Amino acid sequence: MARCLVLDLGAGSGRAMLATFENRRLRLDEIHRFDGYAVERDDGPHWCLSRLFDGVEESLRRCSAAVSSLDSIGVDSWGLDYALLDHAGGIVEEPCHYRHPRSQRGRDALPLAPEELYAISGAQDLPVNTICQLFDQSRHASGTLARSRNLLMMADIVNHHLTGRLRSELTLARTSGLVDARTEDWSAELCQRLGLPQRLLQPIIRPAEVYGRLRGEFADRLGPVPVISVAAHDTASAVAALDLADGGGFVICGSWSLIGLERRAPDLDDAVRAAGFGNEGGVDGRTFLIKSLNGLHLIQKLRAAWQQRDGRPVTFAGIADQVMEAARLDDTPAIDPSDPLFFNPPDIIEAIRRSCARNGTFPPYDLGGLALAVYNGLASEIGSAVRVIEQLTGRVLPSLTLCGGGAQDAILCDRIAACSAKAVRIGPIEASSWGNALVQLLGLGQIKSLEEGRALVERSVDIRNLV
Ligand code: LRH
Repeated sequence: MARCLVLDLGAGSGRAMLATFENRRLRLDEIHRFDGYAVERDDGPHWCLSRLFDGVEESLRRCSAAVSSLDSIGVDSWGLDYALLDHAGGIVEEPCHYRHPRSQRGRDALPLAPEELYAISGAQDLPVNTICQLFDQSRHASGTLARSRNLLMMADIVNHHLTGRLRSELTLARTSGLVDARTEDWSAELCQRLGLPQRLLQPIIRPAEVYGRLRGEFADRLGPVPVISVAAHDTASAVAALDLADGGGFVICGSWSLIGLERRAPDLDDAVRAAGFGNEGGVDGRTFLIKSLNGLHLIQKLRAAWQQRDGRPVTFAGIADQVMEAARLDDTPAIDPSDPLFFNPPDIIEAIRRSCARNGTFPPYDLGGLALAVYNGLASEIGSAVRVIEQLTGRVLPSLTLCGGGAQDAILCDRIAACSAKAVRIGPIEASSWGNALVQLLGLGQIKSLEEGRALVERSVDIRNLV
């Protein structure tokens, strides 16, 4: 028997789950869910770390109220963003959100060609990558960097808050675009060529290693519980939970749509970059060929905008009903999810309508039509990405496993199945929480391999084939 606390921090919301491993089964019980740490400031979006830490601390309080003992804690988070610590260990400034305008500014000014970056990091060329953000900061806010002593990605800053230790988890570090895909360590060459301060970067730690022990007042309640380094990138945690033994692909339907294939080694062939793909890191030395696309944050934004416009609450179930209705009248509207219009649109309704028009489809006016246009656009681009994976690898994918919040949405799943022409399996909705839990079990020695963990998830969650 083992009990683990899962802290799964997404860009949209964070959750705390209590994972109980007993009688060869794993159970997850949600004990807390929180949001509101993405904040809008005059210069663009930021992350309010004190709100994030409040959510984490409340999770620990609820955990100590729920159980008398805990075996471990694991933290995963969204990628790309970082916080800076000063010489006294304090936070230097409120971290920027990857949708802050500095990302694109940094990308535009990078003095290295995309193929040069790719040959080292193997990362998908995205303006939101840490490397672009940090490069912009080094040009326009070098004083802030001079005052800083340590740079930590998001799950790492939470791990530091809990344990006082300074480490950079590998899967999360790889989302920076600053890790050498071959050596799996920070690239001194990239730091040097871009003039970035490598002294800020922390030693790499890998999934299933012990990050440190709970400290201070947290330890007073729960004891010096080990904090295990899970696959700290939520994407890697999600993939850890999926049974991909048939060689099929995966689609994670969350704030982002992530389409990929698990592999044993990164593919640094420039054709992969040119096709809009990249490599990310997983558990147990695995990597994925992956494409990150806009995802359901567009629906979340649409819901918020429609609520404000109507002055009435809008539920996701309500949107689903209206999408069905809209599809009966006109099934064709579709956005192009890669349209730069969607980077951080001030008016999402207008952005969807404009993207439909640019895409040659009739722009809808009603909520159902607008959401349908998002679903159609996402499913169509996911279908194309699956075909590109097949071209790049010369293999036909036997299946696609869908997971993440969007996998609950029947319309989206049907459309992905239709656009990809694949047999679709619906995997765990909270896949990153399951993956987080099973890497903790690996670290605790309760399970021996990732395969054993994946089989455990299969036994413990309701996984079904889409018919
Ligand atoms: C998905 C994700 C994605 C990117 C982004 C910021 O939740 O982690 O892989 O890193 O968020």
